[in-house]
Amino acid sequence: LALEAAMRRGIDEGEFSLHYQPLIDLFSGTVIGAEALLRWTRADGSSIPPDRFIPVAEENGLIHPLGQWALREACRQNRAWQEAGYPRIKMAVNISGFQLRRSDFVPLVGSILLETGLRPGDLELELTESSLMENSEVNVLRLHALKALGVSLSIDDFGTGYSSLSYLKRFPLDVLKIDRSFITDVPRGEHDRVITEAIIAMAHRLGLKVLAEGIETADQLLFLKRHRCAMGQGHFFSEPLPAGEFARFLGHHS
Ligand code: G
Ligand code: G
Ligand code: MN
Ligand code: NA
Repeated sequence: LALEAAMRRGIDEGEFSLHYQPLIDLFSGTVIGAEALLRWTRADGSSIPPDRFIPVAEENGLIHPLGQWALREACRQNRAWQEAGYPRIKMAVNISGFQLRRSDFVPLVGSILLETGLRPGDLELELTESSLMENSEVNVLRLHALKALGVSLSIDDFGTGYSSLSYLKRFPLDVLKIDRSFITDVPRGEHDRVITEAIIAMAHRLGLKVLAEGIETADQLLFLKRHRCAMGQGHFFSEPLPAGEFARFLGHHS
């Protein structure tokens, strides 16, 4: 309850911000996108990680104003970089299942795009396996409506949820993001190596692009390139950065 009150106040007082992690074309090494990640730094300087405050926000409903703020801010920022002359990149925003479940989610995305002037093709929404499966019939329609707006859709943390593959064909997805738990032990761990190879091959057969999360070493990068995984993110390239630092990184890697 104390956390809820603090969160409410924090939203009003601008204590939340976004950091941006570069999404990289593994073959050229250039930045092709940014993943927006919420950060909460309180007035006393202490910070609370999203793993802690997102579940609380989902329980008390604050995920709606917070998620809406994050989506609007990420779109505004991407448009601002374009207007400042930086190369055009995609902005990926994490969407909670609670947000997707609201019947006004699609019009909300549409109005944020209009308001910020960001081209729909420059926005990607990251959805998780479990949030898609919760309400799958409605979600198939909702995802088609999002595609009709022109935004792209990715499935986040792939491999950690239900792992039911049949829905992959039913949802109009563009990108599959391999969860970093599989990448950690690649290429030495045989189990994760086999799983990662299989996910990449399957995604390609289904016409999906693949992005590997949590790349930390040159060996992991080499393995992924060998298996034709074209996109990635992780500390090997950069950790999530405040907007100003991200812009500098973008300027140097494009
Ligand atoms: O940045 P970090 O690794 O600490 O993020 C931890 C988790 O918080 C990740 O799973 C990420 O998806 C989630 N997260 C970060 N920002 C957002 C956001 O804006 N919306 C939602 N729904 N989840 C987020
Ligand atoms: O769950 P999701 O994929 O949205 O969360 C992304 C999270 O992964 C962010 O919190 C980010 O800080 C974290 N992250 C990004 N790159 C790396 C990495 O190379 N190693 C580790 N351990 N975490 C990472
Ligand atoms: Mn994500
Ligand atoms: Na992930």
